[in-house]
Amino acid sequence: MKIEALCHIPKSNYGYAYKEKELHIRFRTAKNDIDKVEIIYGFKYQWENNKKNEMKKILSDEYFDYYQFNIVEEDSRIGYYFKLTKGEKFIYYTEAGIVDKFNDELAYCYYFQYPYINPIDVHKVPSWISETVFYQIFVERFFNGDVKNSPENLSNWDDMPKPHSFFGGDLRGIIEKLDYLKELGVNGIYLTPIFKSPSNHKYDTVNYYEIDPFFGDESTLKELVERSHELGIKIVLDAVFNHCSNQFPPFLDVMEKGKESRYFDWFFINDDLVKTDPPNYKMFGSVGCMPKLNTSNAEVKYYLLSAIRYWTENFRIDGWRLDVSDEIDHHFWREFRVCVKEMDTEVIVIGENWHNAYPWLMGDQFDSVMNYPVTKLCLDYFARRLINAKQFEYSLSSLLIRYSDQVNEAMLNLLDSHDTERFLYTCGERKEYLKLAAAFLFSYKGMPCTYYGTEIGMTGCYDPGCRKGFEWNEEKWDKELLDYYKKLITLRKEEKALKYGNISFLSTDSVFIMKRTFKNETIMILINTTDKEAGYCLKEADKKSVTELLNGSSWNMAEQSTICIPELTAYYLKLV
Ligand code: ARE
Repeated sequence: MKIEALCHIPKSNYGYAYKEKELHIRFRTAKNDIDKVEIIYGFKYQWENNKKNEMKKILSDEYFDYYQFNIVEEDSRIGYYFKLTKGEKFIYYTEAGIVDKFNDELAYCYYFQYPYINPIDVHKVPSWISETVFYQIFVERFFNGDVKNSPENLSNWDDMPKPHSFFGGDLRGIIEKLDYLKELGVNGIYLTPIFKSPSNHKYDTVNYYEIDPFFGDESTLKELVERSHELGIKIVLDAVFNHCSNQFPPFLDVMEKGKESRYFDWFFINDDLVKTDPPNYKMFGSVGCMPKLNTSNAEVKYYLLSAIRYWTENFRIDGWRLDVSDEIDHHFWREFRVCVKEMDTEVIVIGENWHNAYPWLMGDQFDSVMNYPVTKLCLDYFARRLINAKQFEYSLSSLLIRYSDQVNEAMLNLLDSHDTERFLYTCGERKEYLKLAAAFLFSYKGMPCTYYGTEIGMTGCYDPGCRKGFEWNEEKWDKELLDYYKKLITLRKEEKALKYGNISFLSTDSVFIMKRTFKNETIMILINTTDKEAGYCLKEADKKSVTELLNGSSWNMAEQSTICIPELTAYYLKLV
């Protein structure tokens, strides 16, 4: 036994409360090393009634196997330890280390414990996550619905954007195109920032209480939210709290008065006076016009959290995406969560962390994050073709183990965004690669999110190339791609296995195979990204018929259980 590979950490992603009466316990072993992993657990105060259950191997990556068992008990004051068997040998893995005999009399100092599930500590994510398919809109580039409020010197809608160009997209434009979005099938919209700011992207806020006049006003936002809600579409706004604009009045005051300003401590200034060349204050990246806010300052906190309260309560928005969330202090985010969830537990909190976000996702800060690690894997597998199906699967498995199940269910999964090249661009414009990646994204755990225009075949390099005006000339749409997206979105919303199903993987080197199972419903996703056809033999003994949901064909398992997947093809096989 490779005991050095064994791992369990109580009160972590290896042992957490999924619900008030449900604990998820995970255990890691070296790959293909252990024959059987069992968990022995019991109510701590009546240990003699303990139970034993075999844990299920749920995922594997390159080096490890991961087992899980879900404990559902009335009383969550649980003690537990593990029994590992390999051939004739077995050991116990306890909090006191590895022992070959578990001492029941001294159980209290041997077992791991989950001392108590306090309801407030359970990470509850909004109930609507599994039903929701998101669409990201870069507001300035979606549609100009009100030409009266456009900036001067507008570029032509079809021009290639430059860092400082304006095109006139606004909130009225989104309202006018809600029918398009409804028909596409999405039911969640995430908007890049809409508050007053001098730039086209509005990540440099001047006033957190005012909608940017080029985008509309409070009544436009209200109308957008109400009309969206009537259509069953949720609205998530962008909160930019790491930094503000250098035109933000408190910063202007500090520029003028230096240390004498009552706002001096709102920022991080290295001297008594502000210097701009080079800047002597902390900022986003090395962007001088974005001074970093001191979110540990009580007044700053009050100011920002009041803004959150104002927009959430008065406009009934459904969530916040948090800009540069990993550079803001955890204390701030804990207060932020309390503030939001006190108003409405159904409001979602989505961080923008590009790396491992576990410390933010334990239930006291965010519900989810933009899942850029999955974006990167999709780029490597589908677009750049650097890894094979098995490697893709292993990396996904490691990512799924990184977080609790409820966090995985709430992840915002994306192929591209306003901060990346468009996916199609990285594919070298090979649409079939994008289609395969989309087939994956819409069948994976978490909320799929489409960056505006990806569905009609828009392409473009890194910022600003990825921020072109939405192509409203239907003649230029890739209609076949759009139909494919509509199909994927419909299936995602209709099929329970795609929304709620557990995941297991069965990939070969050439075919990515993911099985999603919910109750007695099973959908197998098979994706062949290679240039050769590949075969797979279905082993679902209890199932009788197969329907391929993307093209509608169906057949009997008895007649044909070996599936031939042509090159560059994705199948969703529903097994009944
Ligand atoms: C502008 C120009 C750029 C230029 C840049 C620097 O457009 O071409 O490179 O200035 O001079 C906003 C605008 C951008 C603008 C920027 C600065 O949208 O157009 O860029 O402001 O004025 C990291 C952060 C992550 C951040 C990304 C971009 O961790 O939070 O970088 N994303 C958010 C927003 C952006 C926004 C800002 C932050 C600022 O989504 O749109 O930019 O408010 C690795 C790193 C990550 C890094 C990631 C991507 O994974 O580890 O830390 O993310 O790569 O680069």
